[in-house]
This record gives sequence, C-alpha cells and structure tokens, in this order.
Amino acid sequence: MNKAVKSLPNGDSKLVMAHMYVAFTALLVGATMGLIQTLERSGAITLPAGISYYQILTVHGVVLGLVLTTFFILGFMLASQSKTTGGFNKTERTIAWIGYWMMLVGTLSAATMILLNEATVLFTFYAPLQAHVLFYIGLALVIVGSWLDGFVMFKRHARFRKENPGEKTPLLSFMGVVTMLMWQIASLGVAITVVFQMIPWALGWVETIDVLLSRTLFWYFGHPLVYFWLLPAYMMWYAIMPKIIGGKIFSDSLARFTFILLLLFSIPVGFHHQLTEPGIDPFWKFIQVILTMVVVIPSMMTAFSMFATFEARGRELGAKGLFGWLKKMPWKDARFLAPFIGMLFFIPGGAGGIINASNQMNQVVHNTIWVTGHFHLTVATTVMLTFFGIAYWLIPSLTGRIFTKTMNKWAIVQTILWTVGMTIMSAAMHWQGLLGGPRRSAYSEYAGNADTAAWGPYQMAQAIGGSILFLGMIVMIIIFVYLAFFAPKGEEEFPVAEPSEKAEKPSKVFENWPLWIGITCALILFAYTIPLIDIIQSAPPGAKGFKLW
Ligand code: HAS
Repeated sequence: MNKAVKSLPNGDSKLVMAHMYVAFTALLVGATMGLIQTLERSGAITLPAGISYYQILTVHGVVLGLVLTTFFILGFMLASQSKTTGGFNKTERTIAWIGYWMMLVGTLSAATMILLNEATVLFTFYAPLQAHVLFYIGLALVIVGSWLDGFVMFKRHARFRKENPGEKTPLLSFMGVVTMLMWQIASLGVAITVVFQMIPWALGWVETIDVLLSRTLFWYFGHPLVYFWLLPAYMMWYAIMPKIIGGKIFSDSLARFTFILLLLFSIPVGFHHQLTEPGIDPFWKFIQVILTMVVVIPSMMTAFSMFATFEARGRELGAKGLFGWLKKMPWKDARFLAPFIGMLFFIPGGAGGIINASNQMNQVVHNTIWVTGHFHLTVATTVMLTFFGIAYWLIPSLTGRIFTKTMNKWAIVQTILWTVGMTIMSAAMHWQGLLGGPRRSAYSEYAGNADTAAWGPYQMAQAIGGSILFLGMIVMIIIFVYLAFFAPKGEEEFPVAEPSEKAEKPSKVFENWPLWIGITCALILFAYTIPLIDIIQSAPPGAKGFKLW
C-alpha cells in the first residue's frame, strides 16, 4: 500500500479540513433546500407542517451564500498560504482554531433559529423583518471569527517578509492578504448594523430601527461580499490554473495589480443595490454607478490574463490561430474543466452585472428573478465550479490520498450536471425576470391568480434545472467523502504555478499596505460620508420589527 503524503504540515491540514467539513455539509443542506424551493415555486409540491417557502429560502441563502462560501474560502486561503510560505506556527494555528470555533458556534446558533422559524429573514436579513437575537449574535460571531483567520493571514505574510528580506512574497499569500483586507474593511459595515442596530432592537432595548441606515450599512458590506466569493476563484485562475495546464503565470505583476484594484474599488459601490430606494440622493447613486463600472476593469484584466495564459500554453504545444489553444487544453482533467466552465459562465454573468449596474436598466430588472439568475451564474456557477475544481486536488492532497481516474470521471459528470442544470435554471430565471417575474415569490402566494399560468413554464424549467443541480450536488458530496476518507493513500499534487520568465518582476509598491489601505479608506469616505450624514439627519421615525411568516 502507498504511503500517505500530505501537502501541508499535519496541523495545517487538520485546520483546513475542519473548514472543509463544514463547507461541504453546508452544500448538502443548502442545495437540498434549493431543490425544495424550486419545486415549491413550480407548484410541484406543497410544503408540509406549516413550513414556509421563505424559511426554506432563508436556509438556502444563509447556508450556501454565507456558511459554505466563508468556510471554503478561509480553508482554501489558509491552505494556499501555508503551502507557499512554509506553514503556520503554533500561535497562528491557535488563533485560527479560535476563529474557526467562533464561526462554527455562530453558524449553529443562526441555523437553529432559522430552523425554529425564529429567523425567517432571508440571507439579506433586511429590517424591519426581525429575527431572534441569537440569529444576529450568531452572525456577529461568524464575522469576528473570520477576522481572526484574517489576522493569521496578515501575520503569516508579515513573518514571511521579515524572514525573507528583499524576496518577492508568494503570490497566493499576497492575494489572500488582499482578500482578507477587503473583507475586514467591508464587514465593519455589517458588524455595525448587527451590533448597534439589530441586536438592541431584537432584545427590545429600542423599539424601532432606522431601516435605510441598516440597508445602507448592509450593502456597504454586500457588494464586497460578492468579491470575497470571487477573489479566491481568481486566486485559483491566476496562480493554480496555469500549473494544471502545464503553463506559467502570464504576469505576476498584473495579477497583483488586479487584486489591488479590486481592494480599492469593490467597497464604495454598495448603492448599486439600492438604486430604486428612496432617501439616497441620486447624485451619490450616480457616483457609485461610475465606481461600479471602474470595478469591472480588474475583471476585464483577469479575462485578458486568462486568455493570455491559455494562448501562451497552446502555442507552446503547437497551436495556431486565435482560438487554436482550445484544442490543446486538458479537457479530460476535471481540475481544469470545472473552473474553465466557471470562467465561461462568467462572461454572461459579468455582462448581466453590468446591465444591473447600468442605472436606468436596473429599473427593469431590480427585484425581478433576473437578479436571482445573475447570481446563480456568478456565485453558484463561476465561483462554485472553481471551488469544486479546487476540491478535487486540495482534499486528497490534505488527507494524503489521490484523486483517482475513476473520481476524475465522476468529477467530469458532476461538472456536466452542474453546467446543464444551471444553464436551464438561470436562463429561465433571466427570461422570466425580463418579463417582470418577481424574485422571492412563493407559489402558495400567487396560486390561482393569472400569474400562475403566466409564470408556469418558467418555474417548471427552473424546477427541472434545479433537480439536475441537486443530482450534481449529490455527486459532489460523494466525491468529497471519497477523497476525504476512502481514496487510496498516496501523494496528490498541490499545484502552484510559476510566473513566466518573460514577465516583469512585481514592483515593491504592491507591498505598500499603508498606501493601499489609505486610498481604500479615502474612496470609502468620499462615496459614503455625505450620503450617510444625509440618511441619518433626514431619518424618518424608525420602523417597528415584524414577522411575515
Ligand atoms: Fe452582481 C446583484 C452588479 C459581479 C453576486 N450580484 C447581485 C446579487 C448577488 C451578486 C448575490 O449593479 C444579489 C444580491 C441580492 O440578494 O439582492 N455584479 C454586478 C457587477 C458585477 C457583478 C457590475 N455579482 C458579481 C459577482 C457575484 C455577484 C462576481 C458573485 C460572485 N450585481 C450587480 C448589481 C446588482 C447585483 C447592480 C443589484 C441588482 C438589483 O437591482 O438588485 C461585475 O463585477 C461583473 C464583472 C465581470 C466581468 C466578466 C469578466 C469575465 C471573465 C471570464 C473570462 C473567461 C475566460 C474563458 C478567460 C466583466 C473574467 C474564455 C473561454 C472561451 C472559450 C471564450
């Protein structure tokens, strides 16, 4: 029997795997709820025992959008930093474990309240919908726990710089630091609304809540939240994908520059989620629409960089013409196929985002199921397929097992199921949204009225797509369990790419953290100070909390 060889020091492997167990349990629970809700929306089933569509939707959104993503991302970033810097020391590991347990306790607390129907407030938990105080305390714990993981990454990066003076820092560690900086600065917004507005209100210490202020603080956090999901996928595309295809990173500097731009511009844009909301001066909405268009640029740079990586590798292998590289890619390798399809989906997903952000066009799509289609393309396909692609090598490399040929075949099946399911479901969502179909509407709410007939075919298509996705989820869980516990022992590669020799060395300015944090804060102050003063000064009487379901 082969010897188990782990890609990280034992303590770090355990820490990362602890994150992965929670992430994949969340996938199982959350995706099952996804199936149930598409079946309810299509009228195929009626929920038993007084369970509401909105309760299921809350579990789906919170567990997939907040729990799965946060645990997977932190686990992956800790793993890639440990791999490229040489591992964590005891203090760093202990802090990360404390963060992990805080997040887990917080998750369990919030989940219990949702299951008891005491927190049916959807993943955005907009006031004046009110949840049990333990839901908010749970969320606060998740956020503070994640900050601890972030501090560990900052500390490890700084220690690498100290121990290796003059040396370039590892790209994956740099990217992890940028992602966590963005996360820490952004999550201050949601922490403030949860701690200072929602918890006192849920405890009954204050009777009312300033709704617009809480929504503004939420969306100050909400857009960078979607980049917190995206950036780890970009880490994989820039720094791991080239190795999987046998190539080199097109440019280390370009990758770092992209991440810095994402840090600077992903926060001062939250108003693009509030374009239809009264109470915010249109001038400031317009400023944030412009800033949103600016934050599209680093994604365009990523597209360019990925094309360059693929093309350079293709030419090395003898490809000719503009798209000749397509023939040279390792299509039968699920570690490549899954993230690549994720990239492909980001072309319509990103285009949809630009439509959403385009001020007047937002009036057409806002609060329609188009938006749900948009985020199923972006986070549920681009990001998730990339995360699945990561799991195929990360899990066995952490457990000292191998990603067998049979599992690779299953992983290709899972990628196909996900692609087909999501194509059907998100196309139907986009189409129905363009016709004005509302998002977040239960079948039980409109059964019997004219809408039932109008939306029927679209909801049915979503249920079919959702069922295929459910199968894809089951296959993914089987692969995960196999790779974690049953695959043959051995050594699985943790792929980390090298930059191309032709590329320029990255400038030292990228490590000038006070500069980048300073500009980020200046942009936030510019975009938010005046509108926030305005919102607070002109606040109407606060709203009382209520429960809809
Ligand atoms: Fe979004 C709503 C605008 C990106 C997620 N978004 C949401 C919500 C979520 C979400 C969850 O302006 C709903 C929130 C809620 O519950 O209310 N979004 C944007 C814009 C972008 C964008 C401008 N969103 C994302 C990403 C997400 C995400 C990424 C998750 C990960 N979004 C909005 C707006 C709303 C919104 C409004 C509010 C709507 C409303 O009214 O409520 C941009 O960042 C997109 C830029 C992306 C690109 C694509 C680059 C393409 C690449 C792939 C290259 C492919 C290759 C392969 C190399 C410009 C990098 C090629 C191979 C070949 C063979 C061709």
